[in-house]
Amino acid sequence: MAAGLAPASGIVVDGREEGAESGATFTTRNPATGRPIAEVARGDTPDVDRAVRSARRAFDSGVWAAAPPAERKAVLLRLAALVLEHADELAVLDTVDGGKLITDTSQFDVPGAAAILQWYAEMIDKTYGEVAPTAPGDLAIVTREPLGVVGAVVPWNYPLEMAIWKVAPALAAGNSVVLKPAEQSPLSAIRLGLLAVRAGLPAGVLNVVPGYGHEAGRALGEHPDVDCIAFTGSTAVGKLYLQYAGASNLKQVWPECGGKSANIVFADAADLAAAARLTADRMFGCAGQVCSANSRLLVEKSVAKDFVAAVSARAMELVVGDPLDPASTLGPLVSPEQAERVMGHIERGQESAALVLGGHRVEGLPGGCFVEPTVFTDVDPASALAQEEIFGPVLAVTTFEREEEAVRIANDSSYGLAASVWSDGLARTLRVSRALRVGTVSVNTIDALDVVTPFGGVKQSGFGRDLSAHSLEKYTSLKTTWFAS
Ligand code: TXE
Repeated sequence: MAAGLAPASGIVVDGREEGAESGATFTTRNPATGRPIAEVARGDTPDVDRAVRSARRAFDSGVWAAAPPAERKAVLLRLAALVLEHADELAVLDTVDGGKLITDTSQFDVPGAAAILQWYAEMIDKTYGEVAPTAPGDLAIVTREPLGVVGAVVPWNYPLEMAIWKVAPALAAGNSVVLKPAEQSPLSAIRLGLLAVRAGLPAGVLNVVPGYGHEAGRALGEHPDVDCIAFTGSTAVGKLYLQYAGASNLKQVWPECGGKSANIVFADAADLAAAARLTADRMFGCAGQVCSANSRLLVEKSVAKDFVAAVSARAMELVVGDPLDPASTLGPLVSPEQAERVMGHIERGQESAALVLGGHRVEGLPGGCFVEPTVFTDVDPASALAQEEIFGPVLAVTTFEREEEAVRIANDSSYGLAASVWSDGLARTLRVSRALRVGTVSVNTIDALDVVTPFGGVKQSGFGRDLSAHSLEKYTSLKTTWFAS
């Protein structure tokens, strides 16, 4: 155990916080300083099993799944209120644990998480079933039933928000949940589990098991009594969950994986200056660790030089520093490992493209996790820089001359999460949007996102949708009940 830290707990099972059965722990660190923050229980197979049994007991008892909708709604609204009451604490946890800017966690992540909880809570007593158009005399009703035990496996780039994206609709649909946060950022999820108990969520309905992916994550994926895995993370690990399901009980798996989203800028965009500013803000926000980051800029050749200069100028205004300082506008990457991975991409990128901004670690800051905002131009669409998800502050720029060329390059990716199109031509934006093989197209903006619209991808960005009423489809099965005449 790291010196001076409190003894570890952090597994929330059956409404109580406990240590791992093995007594093992792991240290979670602040990437901005490299210093340890806490010792956390290192959940593994026996702990996951305990959590799944608790979730199953709660589900089978009907204490949540069969509770009156108005009651369930009231509990989730109380949880949303508690999240807001503890907003400062949750924001600081995600900032010190994940390296996210305090301005983001306090203004967006935490209020956003509460708003999503409220939105799904409000749906609970406003969702109706269906009556099928059978022959007269018969009656067939179609209802949405909760699946049972949902495993939610989430990453570190939005620790609290990603947890809520899965947990809120899964609970609203009547399931019990076992949440496994990322090992880099487990603290806000643990707090969420404890706040849920205070909100009156019955014991066992939301359990939290922190731990490593290959231990706790794998145990959840292989567990024979888990009905569904809702996952956000890398494509490689998304594929593992599909394998775990195939080798165990054929549980449903909903992977939301990475992306290499294209931001297509036509010369006829109405406000190229605004487009350049947003390009930089969205690319370097969260230090580029966003699955839908528009990390490929495809810009029409006639305006490319000025546009890239404007993006770079905006990037140079970023204030790199401790994410706890509200003056900082670019924080660290989540871990030294992630910084190393990103620097490897940058070094290899220089063999095939022109480095026009950044490209180094930021000197003079502790922790070793700060990387400069970086821009490459003349990027070959077939190169690794254009094809691989870097998950860091690295923008790859390619120019095009014709619309079809832009669409072809944008679609030439194993990913298909998001894309943006900037143009003042309505017919063009419609044509291009239709041709793009992605889950979300943002026209004359970047990465538009709201709880009311589904979020997810195609191809190796995964399938299934988070947010909106559609995400409830992942956490329910359709049941037909016939009444013969
Ligand atoms: O993600 P992982 P990592 C991408 C991004 C990033 C890369 C690696 O490109 O550079 O992934 O990040 C759990 N069995 N994204 O390594 O490993 C893990 O504990 C079962 C995109 O952190 O996919 C965590 O809870 N589970 C992304 C979750 O999977 C395993 C967000 C995600 O971790 C496991 C994060 C295993 N063997 C990374 N290994 C996005 N789509 O937003 C890990 N896990």
